[in-house]
Amino acid sequence: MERHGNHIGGRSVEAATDAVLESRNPARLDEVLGVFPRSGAAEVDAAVAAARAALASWRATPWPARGEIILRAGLLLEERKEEMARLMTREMGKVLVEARGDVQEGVDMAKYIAGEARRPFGQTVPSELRDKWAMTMRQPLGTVAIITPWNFPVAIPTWKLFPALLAGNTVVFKPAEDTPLCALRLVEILEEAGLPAGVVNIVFGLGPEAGEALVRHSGIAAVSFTGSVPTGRHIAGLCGGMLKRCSLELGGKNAIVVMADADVELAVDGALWGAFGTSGQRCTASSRLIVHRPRLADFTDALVDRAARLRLGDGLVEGVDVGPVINARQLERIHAYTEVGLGEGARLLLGGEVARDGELARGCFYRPTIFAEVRPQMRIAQEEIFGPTTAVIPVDSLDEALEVANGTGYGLSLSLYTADLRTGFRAINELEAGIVYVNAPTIGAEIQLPFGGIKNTGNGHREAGTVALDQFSEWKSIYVDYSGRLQRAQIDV
Ligand code: UN1
Repeated sequence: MERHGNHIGGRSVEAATDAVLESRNPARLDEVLGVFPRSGAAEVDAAVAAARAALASWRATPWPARGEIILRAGLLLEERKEEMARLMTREMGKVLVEARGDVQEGVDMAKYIAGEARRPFGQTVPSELRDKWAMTMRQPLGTVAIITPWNFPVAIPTWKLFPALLAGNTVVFKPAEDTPLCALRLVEILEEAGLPAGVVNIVFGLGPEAGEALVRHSGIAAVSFTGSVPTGRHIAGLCGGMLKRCSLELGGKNAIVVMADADVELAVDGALWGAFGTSGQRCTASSRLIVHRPRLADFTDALVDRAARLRLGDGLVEGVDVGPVINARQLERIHAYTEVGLGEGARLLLGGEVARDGELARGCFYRPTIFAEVRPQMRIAQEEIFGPTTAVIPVDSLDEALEVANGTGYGLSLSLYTADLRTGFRAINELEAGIVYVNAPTIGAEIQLPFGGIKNTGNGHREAGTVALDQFSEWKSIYVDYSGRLQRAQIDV
Protein backbone atom coordinates (compact mmCIF):
# COMPACT_ATOMS: atom_id res chain seq x y z
CA MET A 1 0.00 0.00 0.00
CA GLU A 2 1.31 3.37 -1.04
CA ARG A 3 2.49 6.07 1.29
CA HIS A 4 1.75 9.53 -0.08
CA GLY A 5 3.10 12.96 0.71
CA ASN A 6 1.22 16.21 0.48
CA HIS A 7 0.87 17.55 -3.05
CA ILE A 8 2.73 20.83 -3.10
CA GLY A 9 4.18 22.69 -6.06
CA GLY A 10 3.13 19.94 -8.44
CA ARG A 11 4.83 17.07 -6.62
CA SER A 12 4.56 14.82 -3.64
CA VAL A 13 6.25 16.41 -0.64
CA GLU A 14 7.14 14.50 2.53
CA ALA A 15 5.52 16.01 5.59
CA ALA A 16 7.69 17.25 8.44
CA THR A 17 5.57 15.12 10.75
CA ASP A 18 5.63 11.31 10.97
CA ALA A 19 1.97 11.18 11.91
CA VAL A 20 -0.19 9.52 9.29
CA LEU A 21 -3.80 8.82 8.40
CA GLU A 22 -5.01 5.75 6.55
CA SER A 23 -7.66 5.70 3.89
CA ARG A 24 -9.72 2.54 4.44
CA ASN A 25 -12.52 0.93 2.47
CA PRO A 26 -15.63 1.23 4.66
CA ALA A 27 -17.06 -1.95 3.11
CA ARG A 28 -14.02 -3.95 4.27
CA LEU A 29 -12.06 -2.15 6.90
CA ASP A 30 -9.02 -4.36 6.49
CA GLU A 31 -8.39 -2.87 3.04
CA VAL A 32 -6.14 0.19 3.23
CA LEU A 33 -6.06 2.27 0.05
CA GLY A 34 -3.19 4.49 1.03
CA VAL A 35 -1.39 6.24 3.84
CA PHE A 36 -1.34 10.03 3.97
CA PRO A 37 0.33 12.62 6.16
CA ARG A 38 -1.50 14.02 9.14
CA SER A 39 -0.39 17.56 8.42
CA GLY A 40 -0.19 20.53 10.72
CA ALA A 41 0.87 24.16 10.56
CA ALA A 42 4.30 23.50 8.99
CA GLU A 43 2.82 21.63 6.01
CA VAL A 44 0.10 24.25 5.62
CA ASP A 45 2.77 26.95 5.52
CA ALA A 46 4.61 25.17 2.74
CA ALA A 47 1.40 24.72 0.72
CA VAL A 48 0.35 28.36 1.13
CA ALA A 49 3.83 29.51 0.11
CA ALA A 50 3.65 27.40 -3.07
CA ALA A 51 0.16 28.67 -3.90
CA ARG A 52 1.20 32.27 -3.39
CA ALA A 53 4.27 31.84 -5.54
CA ALA A 54 2.07 30.54 -8.37
CA LEU A 55 -0.44 33.38 -8.10
CA ALA A 56 1.08 36.13 -10.28
CA SER A 57 1.47 33.96 -13.33
CA TRP A 58 -1.89 32.17 -12.97
CA ARG A 59 -3.71 35.45 -12.42
CA ALA A 60 -2.09 36.82 -15.61
CA THR A 61 -3.17 33.80 -17.66
CA PRO A 62 -6.20 34.84 -19.75
CA TRP A 63 -9.59 33.60 -18.61
CA PRO A 64 -10.16 31.57 -21.81
CA ALA A 65 -6.78 29.84 -21.39
CA ARG A 66 -7.65 28.97 -17.79
CA GLY A 67 -11.00 27.68 -19.03
CA GLU A 68 -9.30 25.43 -21.61
CA ILE A 69 -7.32 23.68 -18.89
CA ILE A 70 -10.46 23.08 -16.84
CA LEU A 71 -12.25 21.76 -19.93
CA ARG A 72 -9.39 19.36 -20.66
CA ALA A 73 -9.49 18.19 -17.04
CA GLY A 74 -13.23 17.57 -17.41
CA LEU A 75 -12.66 15.54 -20.56
CA LEU A 76 -9.95 13.47 -18.86
CA LEU A 77 -12.29 12.90 -15.93
CA GLU A 78 -14.96 11.78 -18.37
CA GLU A 79 -12.51 9.37 -20.03
CA ARG A 80 -11.57 7.95 -16.63
CA LYS A 81 -15.07 8.01 -15.19
CA GLU A 82 -15.19 4.28 -14.54
CA GLU A 83 -11.76 4.12 -12.93
CA MET A 84 -12.48 7.13 -10.75
CA ALA A 85 -15.93 5.81 -9.80
CA ARG A 86 -14.47 2.45 -8.74
CA LEU A 87 -11.85 4.18 -6.67
CA MET A 88 -14.56 6.29 -5.05
CA THR A 89 -16.68 3.25 -4.19
CA ARG A 90 -13.66 1.64 -2.57
CA GLU A 91 -12.64 4.76 -0.74
CA MET A 92 -15.98 5.97 0.62
CA GLY A 93 -18.47 3.20 -0.06
CA LYS A 94 -21.23 4.70 -2.21
CA VAL A 95 -22.58 2.18 -4.73
CA LEU A 96 -21.01 2.24 -8.17
CA VAL A 97 -23.93 3.84 -10.04
CA GLU A 98 -23.88 6.69 -7.56
CA ALA A 99 -20.10 7.00 -7.74
CA ARG A 100 -20.43 7.33 -11.52
CA GLY A 101 -22.96 10.09 -10.93
CA ASP A 102 -20.60 11.86 -8.55
CA VAL A 103 -17.81 11.84 -11.18
CA GLN A 104 -20.33 12.93 -13.83
CA GLU A 105 -21.25 15.92 -11.68
CA GLY A 106 -17.56 16.91 -11.80
CA VAL A 107 -17.48 16.49 -15.58
CA ASP A 108 -20.62 18.64 -15.88
CA MET A 109 -19.09 21.29 -13.65
CA ALA A 110 -15.91 21.39 -15.76
CA LYS A 111 -17.81 21.80 -19.01
CA TYR A 112 -20.14 24.38 -17.53
CA ILE A 113 -17.48 26.55 -15.93
CA ALA A 114 -15.16 26.25 -18.95
CA GLY A 115 -18.06 27.66 -20.96
CA GLU A 116 -18.10 30.64 -18.60
CA ALA A 117 -14.46 31.43 -19.44
CA ARG A 118 -15.44 33.87 -22.18
CA ARG A 119 -18.42 35.21 -20.29
CA PRO A 120 -17.29 36.73 -17.00
CA PHE A 121 -19.30 39.82 -17.86
CA GLY A 122 -18.68 43.11 -16.17
CA GLN A 123 -20.79 46.23 -16.64
CA THR A 124 -20.14 49.38 -18.61
CA VAL A 125 -22.45 52.18 -17.52
CA PRO A 126 -22.64 55.90 -18.31
CA SER A 127 -20.75 58.27 -16.09
CA GLU A 128 -22.51 61.38 -14.80
CA LEU A 129 -19.58 63.39 -16.18
CA ARG A 130 -18.44 64.08 -19.72
CA ASP A 131 -15.49 62.23 -21.22
CA LYS A 132 -15.42 59.70 -18.44
CA TRP A 133 -16.09 55.96 -18.56
CA ALA A 134 -17.38 53.76 -15.77
CA MET A 135 -17.12 49.95 -15.75
CA THR A 136 -16.61 46.86 -13.62
CA MET A 137 -14.58 43.68 -13.85
CA ARG A 138 -14.11 40.52 -11.79
CA GLN A 139 -10.75 39.88 -10.20
CA PRO A 140 -9.37 36.92 -8.22
CA LEU A 141 -9.18 37.03 -4.43
CA GLY A 142 -5.68 35.56 -4.20
CA THR A 143 -4.90 32.22 -2.58
CA VAL A 144 -8.03 30.53 -1.27
CA ALA A 145 -8.61 27.56 1.03
CA ILE A 146 -10.97 24.82 -0.11
CA ILE A 147 -12.10 22.35 2.55
CA THR A 148 -14.37 19.54 1.42
CA PRO A 149 -16.33 16.60 2.87
CA TRP A 150 -16.07 12.90 2.05
CA ASN A 151 -19.63 12.29 0.85
CA PHE A 152 -19.09 13.73 -2.66
CA PRO A 153 -15.33 13.26 -3.02
CA VAL A 154 -15.21 14.49 -6.63
CA ALA A 155 -18.36 16.57 -7.22
CA ILE A 156 -18.03 18.94 -4.26
CA PRO A 157 -14.30 19.68 -4.82
CA THR A 158 -15.11 20.51 -8.46
CA TRP A 159 -17.90 22.94 -7.42
CA LYS A 160 -15.22 24.87 -5.58
CA LEU A 161 -11.94 24.22 -7.41
CA PHE A 162 -13.12 24.90 -10.95
CA PRO A 163 -14.71 28.32 -10.36
CA ALA A 164 -11.86 29.32 -8.01
CA LEU A 165 -9.34 28.46 -10.72
CA LEU A 166 -11.29 30.01 -13.56
CA ALA A 167 -11.43 33.27 -11.61
CA GLY A 168 -7.62 33.26 -11.32
CA ASN A 169 -7.12 32.21 -7.71
CA THR A 170 -4.57 29.70 -6.52
CA VAL A 171 -5.66 27.10 -4.01
CA VAL A 172 -4.72 25.14 -0.94
CA PHE A 173 -7.09 22.20 -0.83
CA LYS A 174 -7.73 20.17 2.31
CA PRO A 175 -9.95 17.23 1.45
CA ALA A 176 -11.71 15.16 4.11
CA GLU A 177 -9.41 12.66 5.80
CA ASP A 178 -11.67 9.82 4.66
CA THR A 179 -11.23 10.48 0.92
CA PRO A 180 -7.67 11.66 0.25
CA LEU A 181 -7.04 9.45 -2.74
CA CYS A 182 -10.00 10.75 -4.79
CA ALA A 183 -8.76 14.29 -4.08
CA LEU A 184 -5.23 13.47 -5.17
CA ARG A 185 -6.41 11.84 -8.41
CA LEU A 186 -8.56 14.87 -9.21
CA VAL A 187 -5.67 17.29 -8.78
CA GLU A 188 -3.36 15.01 -10.79
CA ILE A 189 -5.91 15.16 -13.62
CA LEU A 190 -5.93 18.96 -13.45
CA GLU A 191 -2.15 19.02 -13.73
CA GLU A 192 -2.17 16.50 -16.55
CA ALA A 193 -4.61 18.84 -18.31
CA GLY A 194 -2.04 21.64 -18.08
CA LEU A 195 -2.60 23.28 -14.70
CA PRO A 196 0.78 24.77 -13.71
CA ALA A 197 2.51 23.36 -10.64
CA GLY A 198 1.61 25.17 -7.42
CA VAL A 199 -1.76 26.48 -8.60
CA VAL A 200 -3.53 23.78 -6.57
CA ASN A 201 -1.78 22.27 -3.55
CA ILE A 202 -3.16 19.60 -1.27
CA VAL A 203 -2.56 19.24 2.44
CA PHE A 204 -3.91 16.04 3.90
CA GLY A 205 -4.97 16.04 7.51
CA LEU A 206 -7.65 16.61 10.09
CA GLY A 207 -9.93 19.62 10.45
CA PRO A 208 -8.79 20.72 13.91
CA GLU A 209 -5.14 20.52 12.82
CA ALA A 210 -4.48 21.14 9.11
CA GLY A 211 -7.90 22.77 8.55
CA GLU A 212 -7.56 25.12 11.49
CA ALA A 213 -4.02 26.17 10.50
CA LEU A 214 -5.20 26.81 6.96
CA VAL A 215 -8.18 28.95 7.94
CA ARG A 216 -6.02 30.98 10.32
CA HIS A 217 -3.19 31.48 7.82
CA SER A 218 -2.65 35.13 6.93
CA GLY A 219 -1.77 34.16 3.35
CA ILE A 220 -5.27 32.78 2.76
CA ALA A 221 -7.72 35.31 1.34
CA ALA A 222 -10.92 33.29 1.60
CA VAL A 223 -12.25 29.96 2.80
CA SER A 224 -14.81 27.78 1.07
CA PHE A 225 -16.06 24.99 3.32
CA THR A 226 -18.64 22.23 3.10
CA GLY A 227 -19.28 20.22 6.25
CA SER A 228 -21.05 20.28 9.59
CA VAL A 229 -22.76 23.20 11.31
CA PRO A 230 -20.46 23.23 14.38
CA THR A 231 -17.33 23.30 12.21
CA GLY A 232 -18.88 25.92 9.93
CA ARG A 233 -19.71 28.09 12.91
CA HIS A 234 -16.16 27.77 14.18
CA ILE A 235 -14.70 28.69 10.77
CA ALA A 236 -17.08 31.63 10.46
CA GLY A 237 -15.91 32.88 13.86
CA LEU A 238 -12.25 32.66 12.88
CA CYS A 239 -12.85 34.28 9.51
CA GLY A 240 -15.06 36.97 11.03
CA GLY A 241 -12.26 38.03 13.38
CA MET A 242 -9.84 38.25 10.48
CA LEU A 243 -12.38 39.93 8.17
CA LYS A 244 -11.74 37.05 5.81
CA ARG A 245 -14.36 36.02 3.33
CA CYS A 246 -15.86 32.58 3.97
CA SER A 247 -18.59 30.65 2.27
CA LEU A 248 -20.19 27.80 4.13
CA GLU A 249 -22.30 24.93 2.90
CA LEU A 250 -23.55 23.10 5.99
CA GLY A 251 -26.17 20.59 7.01
CA GLY A 252 -29.74 19.86 6.13
CA LYS A 253 -32.85 18.29 7.62
CA ASN A 254 -34.69 17.93 4.36
CA ALA A 255 -38.22 16.73 3.96
CA ILE A 256 -40.47 15.21 1.36
CA VAL A 257 -44.12 16.20 1.79
CA VAL A 258 -46.66 13.73 0.40
CA MET A 259 -50.14 15.23 -0.03
CA ALA A 260 -53.33 13.20 -0.28
CA ASP A 261 -53.61 13.82 -4.03
CA ALA A 262 -50.04 12.67 -4.74
CA ASP A 263 -49.01 9.70 -6.83
CA VAL A 264 -48.05 7.60 -3.81
CA GLU A 265 -46.02 5.09 -5.76
CA LEU A 266 -43.94 7.89 -7.25
CA ALA A 267 -43.50 9.41 -3.80
CA VAL A 268 -42.29 6.06 -2.41
CA ASP A 269 -39.75 5.82 -5.26
CA GLY A 270 -38.57 9.31 -4.34
CA ALA A 271 -38.44 8.60 -0.62
CA LEU A 272 -36.38 5.43 -1.08
CA TRP A 273 -33.88 7.21 -3.30
CA GLY A 274 -33.83 10.36 -1.17
CA ALA A 275 -33.53 8.64 2.21
CA PHE A 276 -31.31 5.66 1.45
CA GLY A 277 -29.26 6.78 -1.59
CA THR A 278 -25.62 7.23 -0.53
CA SER A 279 -26.76 5.51 2.70
CA GLY A 280 -28.44 8.79 3.63
CA GLN A 281 -25.07 10.54 3.71
CA ARG A 282 -26.02 13.56 1.65
CA CYS A 283 -26.67 17.01 3.01
CA THR A 284 -29.72 16.80 0.75
CA ALA A 285 -30.95 13.43 2.13
CA SER A 286 -34.70 13.01 2.69
CA SER A 287 -34.54 12.44 6.43
CA ARG A 288 -38.15 13.48 7.07
CA LEU A 289 -41.22 12.20 5.24
CA ILE A 290 -44.23 14.38 6.02
CA VAL A 291 -47.35 12.50 4.99
CA HIS A 292 -50.94 13.74 4.72
CA ARG A 293 -52.95 11.41 6.91
CA PRO A 294 -55.38 10.04 4.27
CA ARG A 295 -52.39 8.39 2.53
CA LEU A 296 -50.34 7.59 5.61
CA ALA A 297 -51.04 3.85 5.68
CA ASP A 298 -50.60 3.36 1.90
CA PHE A 299 -47.39 5.30 1.85
CA THR A 300 -45.83 3.81 4.97
CA ASP A 301 -46.70 0.20 4.09
CA ALA A 302 -45.24 0.52 0.59
CA LEU A 303 -42.14 2.30 1.88
CA VAL A 304 -41.38 -0.31 4.53
CA ASP A 305 -42.07 -3.15 2.13
CA ARG A 306 -39.68 -1.76 -0.48
CA ALA A 307 -36.99 -0.60 1.95
CA ALA A 308 -36.92 -4.07 3.51
CA ARG A 309 -35.91 -5.42 0.13
CA LEU A 310 -32.97 -3.05 -0.42
CA ARG A 311 -29.77 -5.04 -0.62
CA LEU A 312 -26.95 -3.94 1.62
CA GLY A 313 -23.34 -4.61 0.67
CA ASP A 314 -20.13 -3.61 -1.04
CA GLY A 315 -21.01 -0.97 -3.62
CA LEU A 316 -18.81 -2.64 -6.23
CA VAL A 317 -21.06 -5.71 -6.24
CA GLU A 318 -23.77 -5.76 -8.90
CA GLY A 319 -27.27 -5.57 -7.42
CA VAL A 320 -26.28 -3.87 -4.17
CA ASP A 321 -28.58 -0.93 -3.42
CA VAL A 322 -27.11 0.51 -0.25
CA GLY A 323 -23.41 0.69 0.59
CA PRO A 324 -21.65 1.11 3.92
CA VAL A 325 -21.48 4.29 5.96
CA ILE A 326 -18.18 6.10 6.00
CA ASN A 327 -16.53 4.85 9.20
CA ALA A 328 -17.04 3.24 12.60
CA ARG A 329 -17.54 6.59 14.33
CA GLN A 330 -20.41 7.52 12.03
CA LEU A 331 -21.90 4.05 12.46
CA GLU A 332 -22.03 4.62 16.19
CA ARG A 333 -23.49 8.08 15.78
CA ILE A 334 -26.23 6.79 13.49
CA HIS A 335 -27.10 4.04 15.94
CA ALA A 336 -27.13 6.52 18.81
CA TYR A 337 -29.91 8.36 16.93
CA THR A 338 -31.92 5.14 16.74
CA GLU A 339 -31.76 5.03 20.52
CA VAL A 340 -32.74 8.68 20.73
CA GLY A 341 -35.77 7.98 18.50
CA LEU A 342 -36.86 5.00 20.59
CA GLY A 343 -36.38 7.01 23.76
CA GLU A 344 -38.57 9.78 22.35
CA GLY A 345 -41.37 7.30 21.71
CA ALA A 346 -41.16 7.07 17.92
CA ARG A 347 -42.12 3.69 16.46
CA LEU A 348 -39.32 1.78 14.74
CA LEU A 349 -40.75 0.08 11.65
CA LEU A 350 -37.57 -1.14 10.01
CA GLY A 351 -33.85 -1.47 10.64
CA GLY A 352 -32.42 0.29 13.64
CA GLU A 353 -29.35 -1.88 13.83
CA VAL A 354 -25.84 -2.39 12.63
CA ALA A 355 -25.75 -5.15 9.99
CA ARG A 356 -23.24 -7.82 10.94
CA ASP A 357 -24.19 -10.90 8.95
CA GLY A 358 -21.57 -12.58 6.78
CA GLU A 359 -19.37 -10.23 4.76
CA LEU A 360 -21.14 -7.19 6.22
CA ALA A 361 -19.28 -7.71 9.50
CA ARG A 362 -16.09 -6.62 7.71
CA GLY A 363 -17.39 -3.11 7.14
CA CYS A 364 -19.59 -0.33 8.53
CA PHE A 365 -23.13 -1.21 7.52
CA TYR A 366 -26.35 0.14 8.98
CA ARG A 367 -29.74 -1.20 8.04
CA PRO A 368 -32.13 1.22 6.32
CA THR A 369 -34.13 2.56 9.23
CA ILE A 370 -37.66 3.92 9.25
CA PHE A 371 -39.35 5.56 12.21
CA ALA A 372 -43.11 6.21 12.22
CA GLU A 373 -45.35 8.29 14.48
CA VAL A 374 -42.63 10.89 14.69
CA ARG A 375 -43.59 14.27 16.08
CA PRO A 376 -42.03 17.32 14.44
CA GLN A 377 -40.15 18.44 17.54
CA MET A 378 -38.44 15.12 18.25
CA ARG A 379 -34.68 15.19 17.93
CA ILE A 380 -34.77 12.62 15.13
CA ALA A 381 -36.95 15.09 13.20
CA GLN A 382 -34.77 18.11 13.97
CA GLU A 383 -31.14 17.00 13.92
CA GLU A 384 -29.08 15.90 10.94
CA ILE A 385 -28.29 12.18 11.29
CA PHE A 386 -26.31 11.70 8.07
CA GLY A 387 -27.19 8.05 7.78
CA PRO A 388 -29.88 5.75 6.35
CA THR A 389 -32.53 6.84 8.84
CA THR A 390 -35.76 8.57 7.99
CA ALA A 391 -38.76 9.71 10.01
CA VAL A 392 -42.41 9.54 8.92
CA ILE A 393 -44.37 12.48 10.33
CA PRO A 394 -48.17 12.51 9.87
CA VAL A 395 -49.98 15.81 9.18
CA ASP A 396 -53.63 16.77 8.68
CA SER A 397 -53.49 19.60 6.13
CA LEU A 398 -51.35 21.44 3.61
CA ASP A 399 -50.88 24.31 6.06
CA GLU A 400 -49.62 21.95 8.70
CA ALA A 401 -47.40 20.14 6.17
CA LEU A 402 -45.71 23.39 5.15
CA GLU A 403 -45.31 24.48 8.75
CA VAL A 404 -43.70 21.17 9.73
CA ALA A 405 -41.49 21.14 6.63
CA ASN A 406 -40.27 24.65 7.50
CA GLY A 407 -39.98 23.95 11.21
CA THR A 408 -36.30 23.10 11.56
CA GLY A 409 -33.12 25.13 11.89
CA TYR A 410 -32.02 24.09 8.40
CA GLY A 411 -33.08 25.17 4.93
CA LEU A 412 -31.32 23.24 2.20
CA SER A 413 -33.76 21.12 0.21
CA LEU A 414 -37.52 20.55 0.55
CA SER A 415 -39.89 18.64 -1.70
CA LEU A 416 -43.61 18.19 -2.13
CA TYR A 417 -45.61 15.60 -4.06
CA THR A 418 -49.02 16.63 -5.37
CA ALA A 419 -51.16 16.43 -8.50
CA ASP A 420 -52.60 19.89 -7.85
CA LEU A 421 -50.88 22.80 -9.57
CA ARG A 422 -52.07 25.23 -6.91
CA THR A 423 -50.58 23.12 -4.12
CA GLY A 424 -47.33 22.81 -6.09
CA PHE A 425 -46.98 26.55 -6.53
CA ARG A 426 -47.84 27.24 -2.91
CA ALA A 427 -45.02 24.88 -1.99
CA ILE A 428 -42.59 26.60 -4.37
CA ASN A 429 -43.45 29.93 -2.81
CA GLU A 430 -43.67 28.97 0.85
CA LEU A 431 -41.13 26.24 1.46
CA GLU A 432 -38.16 27.77 3.27
CA ALA A 433 -35.16 26.27 1.52
CA GLY A 434 -32.49 27.08 -1.02
CA ILE A 435 -33.73 24.22 -3.21
CA VAL A 436 -37.34 23.12 -3.73
CA TYR A 437 -38.53 20.10 -5.67
CA VAL A 438 -42.04 19.31 -6.86
CA ASN A 439 -42.77 15.63 -7.46
CA ALA A 440 -39.12 14.67 -7.04
CA PRO A 441 -37.10 13.85 -3.92
CA THR A 442 -34.77 16.25 -2.09
CA ILE A 443 -31.64 14.96 -3.82
CA GLY A 444 -30.66 15.43 -7.45
CA ALA A 445 -29.41 18.98 -7.83
CA GLU A 446 -27.87 19.84 -11.23
CA ILE A 447 -24.81 22.07 -11.51
CA GLN A 448 -26.33 24.75 -13.74
CA LEU A 449 -28.50 25.98 -10.87
CA PRO A 450 -27.20 27.49 -7.64
CA PHE A 451 -26.73 25.01 -4.80
CA GLY A 452 -27.05 26.05 -1.18
CA GLY A 453 -29.49 26.86 1.55
CA ILE A 454 -30.86 29.27 4.10
CA LYS A 455 -30.95 29.34 7.93
CA ASN A 456 -28.18 27.20 9.49
CA THR A 457 -27.46 25.53 6.17
CA GLY A 458 -25.08 28.27 5.17
CA ASN A 459 -24.10 31.89 5.34
CA GLY A 460 -25.77 33.23 2.24
CA HIS A 461 -23.54 31.90 -0.51
CA ARG A 462 -24.36 29.55 -3.35
CA GLU A 463 -22.20 27.16 -5.32
CA ALA A 464 -22.36 26.26 -9.00
CA GLY A 465 -24.90 27.83 -11.37
CA THR A 466 -24.50 31.31 -12.79
CA VAL A 467 -23.32 32.57 -9.39
CA ALA A 468 -20.44 30.06 -9.15
CA LEU A 469 -17.80 32.76 -9.54
CA ASP A 470 -19.21 35.04 -6.86
CA GLN A 471 -17.55 33.41 -3.86
CA PHE A 472 -14.19 33.38 -5.63
CA SER A 473 -13.98 36.84 -7.17
CA GLU A 474 -13.97 40.44 -6.17
CA TRP A 475 -15.64 43.23 -8.15
CA LYS A 476 -13.43 46.10 -9.20
CA SER A 477 -15.03 49.39 -10.29
CA ILE A 478 -13.02 51.35 -12.82
CA TYR A 479 -13.32 55.01 -13.85
CA VAL A 480 -11.39 56.39 -16.80
CA ASP A 481 -11.44 60.17 -17.13
CA TYR A 482 -10.12 61.32 -20.50
CA SER A 483 -11.33 64.92 -20.23
CA GLY A 484 -7.87 66.21 -19.27
CA ARG A 485 -9.25 68.22 -16.34
CA LEU A 486 -10.32 67.57 -12.78
CA GLN A 487 -13.99 66.62 -12.77
CA ARG A 488 -15.61 66.28 -9.37
CA ALA A 489 -18.32 63.63 -9.13
CA GLN A 490 -21.56 64.82 -7.50
CA ILE A 491 -20.31 68.42 -7.77
CA ASP A 492 -19.36 69.34 -11.33
CA VAL A 493 -22.49 67.84 -12.86
C1 UN1 B 1 -24.46 16.88 -0.81
O1 UN1 B 1 -25.38 16.25 -0.36
O2 UN1 B 1 -23.53 17.19 -0.06
O3 UN1 B 1 -28.38 17.04 -5.09
C2 UN1 B 1 -24.38 17.30 -2.23
C3 UN1 B 1 -27.66 16.11 -4.77
C4 UN1 B 1 -26.24 16.04 -5.31
C5 UN1 B 1 -25.33 16.88 -4.51
C6 UN1 B 1 -25.43 16.62 -3.05
N1 UN1 B 1 -26.25 16.46 -6.68
O4 UN1 B 1 -28.03 15.25 -3.99
